[in-house]
Amino acid sequence: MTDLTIALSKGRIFEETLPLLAAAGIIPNENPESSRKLIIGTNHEHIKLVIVRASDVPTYVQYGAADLGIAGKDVLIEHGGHGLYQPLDLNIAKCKMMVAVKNGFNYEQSAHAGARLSVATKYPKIAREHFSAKGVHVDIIKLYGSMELAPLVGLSDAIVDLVSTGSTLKANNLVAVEHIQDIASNLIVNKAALKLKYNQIEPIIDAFASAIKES
Ligand code: PRT
Ligand code: MG
Repeated sequence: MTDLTIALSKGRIFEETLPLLAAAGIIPNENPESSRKLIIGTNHEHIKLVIVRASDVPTYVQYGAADLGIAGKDVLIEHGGHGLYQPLDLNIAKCKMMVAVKNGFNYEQSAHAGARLSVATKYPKIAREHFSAKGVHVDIIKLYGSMELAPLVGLSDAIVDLVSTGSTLKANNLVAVEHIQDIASNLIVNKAALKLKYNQIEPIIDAFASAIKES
C-alpha cells in the first residue's frame, strides 16, 4: 500500500470529520486539539493526517503534500480550486456568507447601483463578485479576523463574513443585511493522486458519501 495523507484543520471541521473518517474505518491515534503534533497517525499504518490552518488545506492538497483534504467553500472559492477535484459536499461546518453593517446604518441607501462602499473582509473574491453583480463599487479592506470590529471603529461601512448562530453579530451591535451564499465543507482530492491512488481513495469517497446520506 502507498502512503495516503489527509489534510484537516482543527476545530469545527475536525470534530465533524471524525464520524466520516470512522465510516471509512479510519481512527486517528491522537486528538489534534490536545496534541501538539502536526502529523497524526491512524489505525492504518499507511494513512496519516496533517493538521494545518483551515485556509491552508487547499494549498497542501493542490501541491500533493496531502492527497485529500476537507475545506470550507469560503476557503475554496478564495483559493480558486486549481489542481483540486471536489467530489463531495460533506454538509458539515454549515454557515452563511453575509453582508453585515452597524445597527442603524442605512444599507439600502448606501449600497445602490453606482454607489461606493467600503467593505472589510477575509473573503475579497466573494465580496468583490457579490458587489460587482449589484453594480456597487467597493473598496475592499482585507482583514485576517475579527471583521466585526471594522464598522464599529469606522474602518469600513460593511463587512462580508460567515454567520452561523448570529450571536457574534448581535454581541457587537451589527445586523446582517444580505445573504450572499450558503457555505458547507467539501472533500477535496489532488487530481494526480486520484489517478495514481484511485484504489485507496475511491473507497474513502464512497464511505463518506454513504455516511452523509445516512445522517
Ligand atoms: O482560525 P483560522 O484562521 O485558522 O481559520 P478559520 O477561522 O477559517 O478556521 P475555523 O476552524 O474557525 O473555520 C473553518 C471553517 O468552518 C470555515 O472555513 C467555514 O467554512 C466553517 N465555518 C462554519 C465557520 C463558521 N461556521 C463560523 N461561524 N467559520 C467561521 N465562523 C466564524 C465567523 O467568521 C464569525 O467570526 O464564527 C463567527 C460567527 O459565528 P456565530 O455563531 O456567532 O454567528
Ligand atoms: Mg477561526
